[in-house]
Amino acid sequence: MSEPARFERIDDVGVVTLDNPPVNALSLELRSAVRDAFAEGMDDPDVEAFVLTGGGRMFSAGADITEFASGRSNEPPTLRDLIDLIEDSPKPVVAAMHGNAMGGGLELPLACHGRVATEGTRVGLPEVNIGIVPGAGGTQRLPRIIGVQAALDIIVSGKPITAEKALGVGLVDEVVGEGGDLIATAVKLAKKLVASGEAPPKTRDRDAHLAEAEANPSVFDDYRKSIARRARGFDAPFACIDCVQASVEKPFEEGLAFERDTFQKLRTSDQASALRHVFFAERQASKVRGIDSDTAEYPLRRGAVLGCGTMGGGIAMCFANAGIPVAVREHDQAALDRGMEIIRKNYAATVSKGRMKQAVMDACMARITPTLDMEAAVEDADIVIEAVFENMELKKEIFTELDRLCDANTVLATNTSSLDVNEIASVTGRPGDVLGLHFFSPANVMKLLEIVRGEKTSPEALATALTLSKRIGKVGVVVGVCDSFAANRSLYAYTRQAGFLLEEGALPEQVDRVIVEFGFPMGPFAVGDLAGVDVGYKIRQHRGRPEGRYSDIADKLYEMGRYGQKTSAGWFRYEDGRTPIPDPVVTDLIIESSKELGIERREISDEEILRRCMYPMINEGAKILEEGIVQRASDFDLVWLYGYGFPRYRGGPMFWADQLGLDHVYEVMQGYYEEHHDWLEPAPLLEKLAKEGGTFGEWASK
Ligand code: 3H9
Repeated sequence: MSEPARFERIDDVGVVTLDNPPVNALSLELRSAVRDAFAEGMDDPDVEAFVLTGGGRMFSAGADITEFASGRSNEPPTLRDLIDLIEDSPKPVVAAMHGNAMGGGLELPLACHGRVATEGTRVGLPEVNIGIVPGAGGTQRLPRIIGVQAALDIIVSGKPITAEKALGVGLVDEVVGEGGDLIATAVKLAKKLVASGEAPPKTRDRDAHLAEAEANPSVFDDYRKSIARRARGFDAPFACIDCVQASVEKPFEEGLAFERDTFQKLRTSDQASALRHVFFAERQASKVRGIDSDTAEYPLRRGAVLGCGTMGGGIAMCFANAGIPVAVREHDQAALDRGMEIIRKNYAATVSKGRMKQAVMDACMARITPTLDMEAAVEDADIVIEAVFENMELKKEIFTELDRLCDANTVLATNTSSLDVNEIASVTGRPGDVLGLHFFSPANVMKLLEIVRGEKTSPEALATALTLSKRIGKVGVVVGVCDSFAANRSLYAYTRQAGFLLEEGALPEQVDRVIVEFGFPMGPFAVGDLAGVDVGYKIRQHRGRPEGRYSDIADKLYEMGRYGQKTSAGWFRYEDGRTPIPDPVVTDLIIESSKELGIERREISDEEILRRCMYPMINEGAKILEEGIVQRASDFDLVWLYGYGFPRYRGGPMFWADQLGLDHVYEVMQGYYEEHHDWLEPAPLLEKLAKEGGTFGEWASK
């Protein structure tokens, strides 16, 4: 096995290179090799200074996240040991960074005596995203280098900054442009530090930048307030602020000890374990059965979207934002003009909020070509996405035409949210090219993309769709064909119970409060008002009434003209257009409905509301998993995290259920089934795992 770190000499500078592909994660083996490499240089009288750099794609992605659960990250030499070794080194150490320097992969450079980076290198402390604080001095050293406010921005957001920006705030000493030599630049800086004749400067001693916050201690409370909404429910962002505050209020060693304790406490927390799960789930999702790195892909030079309604327009924006030219086609000029105007207004709103430059908006608009001509829209497209009304006959007509008009090796996608992709594919002579791309509304905002793999979808078309999802910034989850796919199918299991709870004794404001307290951004009834009570009604009309128990309160609201936010009244009433206010009219309607059904209303506990909403959805997830509609439980988690705002710090429904214990979930479901029957029968997989003591996570990875 090759050594995970190399040591070589350039003149009298020892160059230590991290070599632990793919991301130079700082595993125990790598930490030991780095320690040994430094020891070699320390012992060598001819070595006067060091350069620390990364081999391969990047400097380092930080601590090895897979070591956190077992505590291997605490085995010596720890990252902190290495950092002490570097900061205390009598021979100056210069970090030479490229690609990414993240987390522990930035904490090492923070303790170095000089830092250089190639243009475009991304540096950051993203620990907060996995539910922890930087644990190797990052919260104590970064404020000492760039000041408290700038450090808070980087640590609490977890967002990396570029080397160019890092140079501006003094986080790096030099940026090496294209064609420059990173190692040579770092060696030069190391030699300069030696030549100065001074002891290498220690970051821990640099207190000047802390003065401003010392004089203005309210900065921390202000920061807490500023993130309160965005970070609701998450522990780590607030813990990050506490640690930075400690850097100002405590001597360095004490601040470091505070950070270490906070790190250890969070490392073993439920939130951190959930967020680590999400980190790996996102990466797993692109590993799809039948597709590997050898699978050929179609090019993605140009797209076409058929239909310029809300969905079509949003999808076109996704292409334009990613720099891919796209044609949008409508059947008549008025609809086309209306659609393009909505796109323009969406961009203009982003520009007016200062989140996009006018020039960028102009470039995006220029990438979208409106047309009435089907042939012109699709003739040069590498991928066509049909986004017309949810009607099988209409979709079949379109796909028959696409089959005639499009070149071979064009992906033909339907944005259906429920229809059978196999049936749509069957009207073409090339079902291998056909798949579903189910975007979520608003398509330019929502991150989830269900990629529906038909029976005959080719690996090439599927791989192309996965690449598209990455290029347009979506989390692509491959799902199989079934009515409404993974997302809407399981959503229905949830909203259905929410409706029944009203009939049995709850009110919309109670159900929504429980769901929001659990961590969703909105409850099911506020979502219903946002999406449109009329939209839900029309979908039900089109699809026909489902079998079994059915709550018709939503239909009654529709008949009363209460369509939701757009009419300032739906499940709630609205005075400012978007803040839901409980409405006695709705309360009366619900009580009347219970009466009509002969249901004696009862007190319903918050616990029952949460379980009745979540467990049937998880039960549906178990069926979806067992039927192979999703490849693994974590894919289903992503569907709920990115499609419906399931709280990220709970890891997703299947992960959460595994934590609760499937025997418990099964028992509760069985109880509901005995009481209410209808649709609540525990899924066979849930029953099996509950009895075996298994988990969805382990089952799926078998
Ligand atoms: C930390 O540093 C704690 C310290 O403060 C204190 C310690 C005491 N560990 O993302 P990619 C895997 S916490 C283990 O596709 P990219 C990843 O799973 C850490 N594995 O690459 C994937 O595996 P596979 C703070 C890791 O180029 C493969 O590497 N750092 C780690 O698109 C390729 O990854 C972070 O939170 C890791 N740290 O993106 C940064 N990182 O091929 C986490 C990646 O089997 N990493 N892997 O699926 C990232 O954000 C991205 O990897 C990065 C590169 C942007 C760096």
